[in-house]
Amino acid sequence: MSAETQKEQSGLAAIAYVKDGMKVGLGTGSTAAHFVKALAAKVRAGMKLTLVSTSVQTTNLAQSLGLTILDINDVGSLDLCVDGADEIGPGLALIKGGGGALLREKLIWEQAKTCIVIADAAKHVKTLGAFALPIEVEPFAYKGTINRICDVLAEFEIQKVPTLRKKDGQPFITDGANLIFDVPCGQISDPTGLASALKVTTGVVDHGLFLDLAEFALLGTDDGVKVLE
Ligand code: ABF
Repeated sequence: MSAETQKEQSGLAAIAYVKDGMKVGLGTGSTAAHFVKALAAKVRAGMKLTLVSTSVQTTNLAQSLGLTILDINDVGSLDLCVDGADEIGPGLALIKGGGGALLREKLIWEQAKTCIVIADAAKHVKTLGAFALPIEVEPFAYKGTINRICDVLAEFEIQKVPTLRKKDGQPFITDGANLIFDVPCGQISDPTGLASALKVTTGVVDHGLFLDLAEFALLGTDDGVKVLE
């Protein structure tokens, strides 16, 4: 079974957790897109939902499907958020941000009572870090920030250089007008410690470690959708 089929399975499985009248956060990425498309069908069939989005990309997709996306500041707390991930490690520790939406994703996740991760089987790993860790950085004085990030990484025995993410040869700019630097950590043995240290580094806006935020994951596999708790 292809990864894309597994992603679709996972996205469709998440629909079962959406109830009429809920306030739902829509994730970003190709797996989340399957969920959004399936949700649009439910809304067309009469389901009443209040929806917010984690990215311009998802907002555009949702609106193209006839869904109305509200401002999170007008909605407040959410019942549910359904979103993808780049890696799902032990204890549902996640790496996210491969799609460049980590900041808005984390802000939406923080306002949701229940966060469900949807993913294909390959995202499930024994140790985080094979996927390069995205770090969102304020553009002003970013070189100084990168030096501070390197000092933090060295404390965790990660001797890798953050790489500026580019798109079409130009620096990738997030929805929040920031830069993304990706760090090929290889292995993150202390996600909690690294997350805390990065978060207090001046110039770092946020990072792609999502810890203690996911309620469970729906993993698309060749043997059907598995629930990871
Ligand atoms: C998004 O889902 C990002 O945080 C993450 O990078 C992406 C995974 O992309 P895909 O579902 O396309 O594999 O939430």
